Amino acid sequence: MKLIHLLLIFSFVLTAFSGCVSERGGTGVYDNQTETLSYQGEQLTPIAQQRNNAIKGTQYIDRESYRLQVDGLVENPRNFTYEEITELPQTSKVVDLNCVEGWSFTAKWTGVKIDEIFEEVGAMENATTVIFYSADGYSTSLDKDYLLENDIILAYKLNDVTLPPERGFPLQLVAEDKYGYKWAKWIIRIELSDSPYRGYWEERGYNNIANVGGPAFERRG
Ligand SMILES: Nc1nc2c(c(=O)[nH]1)N[C@H]1C(S)=C(S)[C@@H](COP(=O)(O)O)O[C@H]1N2
Ligand SMILES: [Mo]
Repeated sequence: MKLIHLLLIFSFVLTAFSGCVSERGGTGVYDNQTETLSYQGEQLTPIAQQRNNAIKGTQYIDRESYRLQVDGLVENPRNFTYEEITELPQTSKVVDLNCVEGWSFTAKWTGVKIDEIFEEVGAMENATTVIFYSADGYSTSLDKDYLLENDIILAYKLNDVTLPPERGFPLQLVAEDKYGYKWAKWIIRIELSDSPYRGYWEERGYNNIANVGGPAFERRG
């Protein structure tokens, strides 16, 4: 092996390693945006230390061709572009994500209240359930009342940076006080319905209520 090859390998390893160290150190830069690590006196978990947990790994969604389809029990079914979503009124809050497996992290989430989307499409009175469908075939649902009463947001930023692909770009539901499996990532469609729905993990026995601290599984049969 020639010296130049060794040098190339050495510099590659060095670059990879330093990238890792700087993210752990909290200077994570994503898409030219620098991550925030505290907000309103609260310590946030660096993105590099947040766990990823997805049935089919990271989904890569193209910003230009992306559309959020909103349909079902709505007056005006509509496909939103990424810009149409980010131009709606913006809300930020610090919320913990708790996976049923026992790990959690704290982040600052920025996005649009789902109520703003409901206003845009004219959510019907008789809609009780909201179903979220993701690009990886994942799905989950929540009660419409829960979403409205808690000002639940669809986040397009976390810790002040645009959601990186592994974090759910373009949208992750910030289902506060609900287990992680309600926090759909890579959302491509929202359907309003008048009947209960069991998503990917709920269909496999996980509790459809999913309150943090409550039972993870549901007795069935
Ligand atoms: N599209 C999609 N969303 C998903 C999942 C998934 O597999 N696919 N997993 C869920 C589970 S079980 C958890 S705990 C959280 C983890 O969120 P995070 O990867 O952003 O930390 O994502 C949830 N959202
Ligand atoms: Mo999870």
